[in-house]
Amino acid sequence: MIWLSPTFSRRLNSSDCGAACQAAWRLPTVTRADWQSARRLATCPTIRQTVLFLLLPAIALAGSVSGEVELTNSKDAAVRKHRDYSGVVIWLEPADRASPASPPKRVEMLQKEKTFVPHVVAIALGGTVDFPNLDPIFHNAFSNFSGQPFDIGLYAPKTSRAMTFKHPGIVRVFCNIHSTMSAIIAVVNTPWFAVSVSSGKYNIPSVPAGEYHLRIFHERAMPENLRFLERRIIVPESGMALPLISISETGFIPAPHMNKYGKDYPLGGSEGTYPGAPKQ
Ligand SMILES: [Cu+2]
Repeated sequence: MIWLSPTFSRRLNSSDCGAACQAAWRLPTVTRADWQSARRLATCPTIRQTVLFLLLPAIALAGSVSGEVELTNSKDAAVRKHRDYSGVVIWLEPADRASPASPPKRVEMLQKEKTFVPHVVAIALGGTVDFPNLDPIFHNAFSNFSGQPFDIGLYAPKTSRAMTFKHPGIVRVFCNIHSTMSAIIAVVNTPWFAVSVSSGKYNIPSVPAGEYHLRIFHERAMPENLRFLERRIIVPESGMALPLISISETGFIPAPHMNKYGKDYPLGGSEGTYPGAPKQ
């Protein structure tokens, strides 16, 4: 299936507002100076409508791919009651060319109130995640299966550790001290990706025209359900809005995870203490 979106191609007849108005019509893109010029032009009632129609196609030419997701058949109370559709990762892999390398970027995943915040982050291959510890207790962050295994070790309150991810994949992150802490880092081999907010909306900016494989991940969706939703899309220069993506959580069974040694977390041992940790 190929999703297509019509390119915004409306052309208007220029008015008789003089040279300034004619110049505005010929603007190929909108720069900061153009915006300032457009604001000045907008004071002219004759060309106010001209400025409006000038800006609309220019914004569309940014080429964003946007849309909305929903989660269905969920056992999660927040999803059922509040329709929290956050944490869905959507990314676009070029289908007709190699994916360009992304400039290395850093994102933060806080350790705050015994929670990784945000719970889901997406980064391009080669990106780095900082893990500032904002709690008054020690934390750890590790992953020992799928994606890229790592362990940043035990670290003190008000300090931070970082990890660079050099392999694409889904990294499931845990804390070796607190069994309830978990997070997802999606490492994608493309510069074009987004994570849905609680409303389910997402926006991938500045996507060049071309053919792409649309990939999707959500931690409570079964891999076969996600594969079923993958699509080949053709993105026009004007960008496009995708149809609603409905993700079923059918088949998901939450299971406790092991600590970084592959063993159960010790009972009662997850309240900020850690073997060998200095007394606080
Ligand atoms: Cu912790």
